[in-house]
Amino acid sequence: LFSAIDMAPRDPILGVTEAFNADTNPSKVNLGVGVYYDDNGKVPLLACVQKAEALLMEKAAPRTYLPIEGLAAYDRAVQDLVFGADSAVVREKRAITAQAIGGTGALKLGADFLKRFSPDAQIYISDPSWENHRALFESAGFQVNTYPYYDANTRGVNFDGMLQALQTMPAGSVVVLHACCHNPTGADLSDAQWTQIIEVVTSRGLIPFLDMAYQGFGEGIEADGQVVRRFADAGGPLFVSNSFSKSFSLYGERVGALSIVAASAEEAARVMSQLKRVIRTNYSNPPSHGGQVVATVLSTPELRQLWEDELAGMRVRIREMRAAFVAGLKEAAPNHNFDFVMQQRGMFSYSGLSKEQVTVLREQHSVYAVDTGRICVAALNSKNIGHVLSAIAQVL
Ligand code: PLP
Ligand code: TYF
Repeated sequence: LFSAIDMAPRDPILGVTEAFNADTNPSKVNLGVGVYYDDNGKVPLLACVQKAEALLMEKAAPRTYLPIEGLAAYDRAVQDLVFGADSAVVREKRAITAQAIGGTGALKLGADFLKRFSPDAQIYISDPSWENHRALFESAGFQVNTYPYYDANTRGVNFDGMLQALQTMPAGSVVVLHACCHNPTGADLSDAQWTQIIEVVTSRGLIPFLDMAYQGFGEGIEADGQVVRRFADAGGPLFVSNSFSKSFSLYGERVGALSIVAASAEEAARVMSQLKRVIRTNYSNPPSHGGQVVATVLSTPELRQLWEDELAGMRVRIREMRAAFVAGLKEAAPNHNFDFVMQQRGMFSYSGLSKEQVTVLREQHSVYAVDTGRICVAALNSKNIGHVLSAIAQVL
């Protein structure tokens, strides 16, 4: 059985961490994986999470199975956060939400659901995108195509190319869009550009699948959620996967959700019944701890405020690192212009470093980035940035 099995390739991003872990250089820096580190280089345990866990410990509830679609309080809190408590889709019960095993699990649920009910649909992801988008939809049995997204010359979005691609996709195609903080490029669409995207997606009968893994890391929780709300208002079917891995620093708890917007409450109920079937045949029902923590924080006013403050702290620190990176390279590599890094949003920057430069950074300086030149700005801090800047200046 096993003798003919080939070795599978490493995940291009998680593989960087494996190589980093094996490096014995004390000044090594991992700018590969998308994880937020604080200024001491530690993954934070948010105070709002600790307080919610203390409250949950006091209650010491038994660990029974959750419902198939997850904790009701969690699903409600996610809907209010993602769509707005006063939104039409929530009020009219046209949106359904199921707790999922992180954002990845939400995407897989959506992909499996789509395969069941629209098996011949074409899937389109951005070029480039998070590598797992392709893998997840392929493993659900779909053919995955790309639409133009990044323009290396302008270091921004190839908006005309993207719009043109949307205008020629077959009706019923599923378009995976990054709701904010595009991974890997950091290049987002403007509000006016989103208006055009929403118009063409809706009028051409395309199915938007919004992936929101970084809400709160761009402009703020409300501002970053606007794209989802605008699509929900546009009225067509809509899939939204969201993740709290980054925004609650709860990576290992696997907290995310899949929401689907239907045309009526009655249609939404049928959709939910079928989504529950997809969940049941994957893992039956989700784990309880992470969902309880997030539901507690979101529904307790003081904890919610604390979370918003802590998330703002992460967002501001990343922006400070972007500014320090740009200013530092102005000095260390005056012939190169890195101003575009200030325009990028979220955790990542498509730095423009080539695969060869990334290799030299790794081999000679123990600075680890993804081969595409993507760096995680959220892994820079006041202690390691000097080493990173001088290493980049040398490879430039
Ligand atoms: N979607 C995007 C764009 C991501 O960058 C990530 C990152 O991990 C995910 C989804 C998955 O989130 P999670 O780690 O919660 O599975
Ligand atoms: O892009 C990233 O770095 C994050 C973390 O298979 C991640 O989204 C990377 C690869 C992967 C799972 C998560």
